[in-house]
Amino acid sequence: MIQKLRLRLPLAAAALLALFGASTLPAADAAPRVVKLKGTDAMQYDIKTINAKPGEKLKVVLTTVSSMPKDQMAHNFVLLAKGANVDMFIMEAAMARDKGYIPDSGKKSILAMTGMAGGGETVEVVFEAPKEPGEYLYVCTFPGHYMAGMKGTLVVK
Ligand SMILES: [Cu+2]
Repeated sequence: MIQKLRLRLPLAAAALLALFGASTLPAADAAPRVVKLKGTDAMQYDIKTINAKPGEKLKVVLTTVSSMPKDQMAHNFVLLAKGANVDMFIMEAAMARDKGYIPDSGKKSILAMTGMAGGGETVEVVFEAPKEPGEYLYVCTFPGHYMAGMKGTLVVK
């Protein structure tokens, strides 16, 4: 009886491994990895570096922590392409109030973005990390926030 059990255990383990292995195969509809960010009245993200694998599916969830009115304090998450002219983008964004501080002229530089979240609000975006390894800047385009240091880096490797 005991010998039979010993023979069967490796089989069971192999079956479990096969199941586990199958469930971890990459699939197009795999659930994204969730990254939770907070935006503060100090005009900062609480997370300044996000690490990701090339092409990894991510869901960035940004919550603004503030009791100020939304027109005075709101945050978004805008991931910029490599080589984007950041200073120009930020300047144009500040003037695009009626577009939610997303300038039409800068849209080609955007890899992923959320809407603006006022105090207590949460916004999110699902996207795939760039396939090309490197560092990608993410910024808040609410006027003055980038200049105050509201930025971070998505590190793809
Ligand atoms: Cu902000």
